[in-house]
Amino acid sequence: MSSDSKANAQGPAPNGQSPPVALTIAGSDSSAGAGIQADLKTFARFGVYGLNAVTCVVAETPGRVVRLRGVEPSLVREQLEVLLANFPVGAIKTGLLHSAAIVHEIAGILSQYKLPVVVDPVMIATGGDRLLDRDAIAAYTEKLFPLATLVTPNLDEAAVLLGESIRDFAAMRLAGERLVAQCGVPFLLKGGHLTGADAIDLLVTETAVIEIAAPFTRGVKTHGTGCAYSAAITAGLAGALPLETAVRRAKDFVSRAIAEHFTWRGASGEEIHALNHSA
Ligand code: PXL
Repeated sequence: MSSDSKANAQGPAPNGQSPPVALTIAGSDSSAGAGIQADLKTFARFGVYGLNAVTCVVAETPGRVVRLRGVEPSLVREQLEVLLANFPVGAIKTGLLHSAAIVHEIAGILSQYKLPVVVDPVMIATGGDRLLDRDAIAAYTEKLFPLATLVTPNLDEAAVLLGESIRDFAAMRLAGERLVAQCGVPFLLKGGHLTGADAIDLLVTETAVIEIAAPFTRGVKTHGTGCAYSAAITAGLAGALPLETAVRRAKDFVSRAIAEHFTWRGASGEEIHALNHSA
């Protein structure tokens, strides 16, 4: 650790039973399939103790955002400060951060520590609603990406970051290489928005491009898949797994969580799907 990095709390486990600790910085999803709630369920699934700092509160169902309200940026900072000063946090993930001001606060705090950080650059809800202010994107690329151990965009988010659409696997690979060259940190590009028998993701680092594939489950209308995926990777890093191992384990988990999803019937007879975070 460099001499100007802060150490976060490092208490030994007195009874030998205390699990690794992971922190999610994200929005609250009232339907609990995405955001903070998905992250905490996923951490628990992997035996990791989850902490959270809330950036915004979203009233929503899996298909529709009703209202989103940001938390004061200084309150986001205070949540982080109190957690990092008091818990032995092993890894951090960021999800929906809502505004440029919140991204700046978070980057200011995280730059003082040397902890693994997974950045899931959430911009748009699965149902199509915009979740992130437009001017937050520059804050991401300038302040947060340089601090990341891994950035996990889906293809729509990668297209926004690069300013061009990504229509096939060849374009996806090129996009990954360009993002890594521009930002200098590893990227996991998630190919779930392409069509094919397998859902193929690319883990791109400065030295390698690694394909991570799993069978596609079609016709499932869940949301929060990206949240569960990045939370599972973060759980692995909190438990000191190497990056590629953490990503492969997380991919297997997310594929099962989709395949073994829950289904209910809503008020007007429509099906409501939810990921199975215990899968
Ligand atoms: O799935 C993206 C996402 C992330 N975070 C929060 C959300 C959503 C989608 O709706 O509400 C809080």
